[in-house]
Amino acid sequence: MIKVVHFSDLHFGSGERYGSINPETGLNKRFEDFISALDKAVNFSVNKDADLVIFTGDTYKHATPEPVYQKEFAKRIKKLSDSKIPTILLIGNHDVLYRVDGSDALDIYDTLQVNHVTVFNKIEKKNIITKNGTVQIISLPHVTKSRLLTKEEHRNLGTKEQDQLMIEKVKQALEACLQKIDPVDPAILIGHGTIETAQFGSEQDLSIGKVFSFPLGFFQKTELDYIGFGHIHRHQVLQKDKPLILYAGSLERVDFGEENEDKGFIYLEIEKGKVKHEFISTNPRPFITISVDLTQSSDPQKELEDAIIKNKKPAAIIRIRYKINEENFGAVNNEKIKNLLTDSFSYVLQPEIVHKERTYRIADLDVDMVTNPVSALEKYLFDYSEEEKKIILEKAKSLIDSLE
Ligand SMILES: [Mn+2]
Repeated sequence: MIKVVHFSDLHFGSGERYGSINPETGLNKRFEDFISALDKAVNFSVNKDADLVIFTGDTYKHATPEPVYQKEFAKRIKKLSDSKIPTILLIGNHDVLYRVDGSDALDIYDTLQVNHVTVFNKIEKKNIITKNGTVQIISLPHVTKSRLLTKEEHRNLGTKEQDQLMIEKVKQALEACLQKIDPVDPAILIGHGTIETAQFGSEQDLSIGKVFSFPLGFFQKTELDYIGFGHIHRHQVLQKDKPLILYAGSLERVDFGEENEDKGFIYLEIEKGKVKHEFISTNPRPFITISVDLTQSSDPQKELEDAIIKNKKPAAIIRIRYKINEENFGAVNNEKIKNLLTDSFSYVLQPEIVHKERTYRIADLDVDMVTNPVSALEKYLFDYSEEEKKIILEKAKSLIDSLE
């Protein structure tokens, strides 16, 4: 039996706007949260005497991290290396630098040949020798068009065709790896990317939604014992058995999109054809959104304070979203709110100011607007950004065209 610890999406340097500097260490307190989450995974691995540790990518906020992030990550990798635990580092999209040299944030571990550490930066199959036997690893790091497509394919194909071709190339490369699987030893596929059936948190949605995704069928291969993925921050099991397919999720909450998700890492006991797994929470710092509509309130300040007192938790990162009428906005006492939240880790106020009815705009209507609905709409969108305005107007134009 082989004991495996799988963690993912560390993202050192992210979410620091919710923390302040710890004067004793000089580090952002939020970064210290991320370090302590990583410590939990690493210390668990050492205490369990794990045979293998897998990290499925996205080490830092971006691929050119400040030295302090590299140092704190390296300390933990050294601890695993000193404990002689084979450790796998897979490249995520945040680890890749989009340059011709093809280097990435984890290359240094490969270059320095750190004992017991293996970096996976391409689709390949490699055997990892552990103290309890060989494990076969197939890797699917974040794939980029510049690495997988030829210059001609870049030039001649549209984005959609390029995506389809990418997926086809990945499929072929994975199939070639699967053919090399020896049926005797446990086989694990590690990946960083989006699988079609996966769900992600609302805010992360925006940044990764445009990227293509892999069909679940690519990974439903009985030759494999475990498919462990990174990229989507929400921990989730996509298939329970034969093989087990899951996302480990991130180790700490990066933003409010992860407010309702527990965070942690995966502990597995793997024998050929038999896998047990357990999600171990890192007990991430709580994120709390307090939403309150004060537009109908006779005492907005009191109602806001009541909502805060009722919903706050000590040591949490708190977001207060309140809707308030224009004329009452100035009456909100921010100092009193601050005093209510002294036991929080940090907080942000997000007022939404409701302006008076915009009936005056009727007076702006002229003949052109009556005969041209698009220009009427354009007038109506006066306080939208140019970008938003453009998108809405284009949609409106195509709707009107289709009606005509
Ligand atoms: Mn990612």
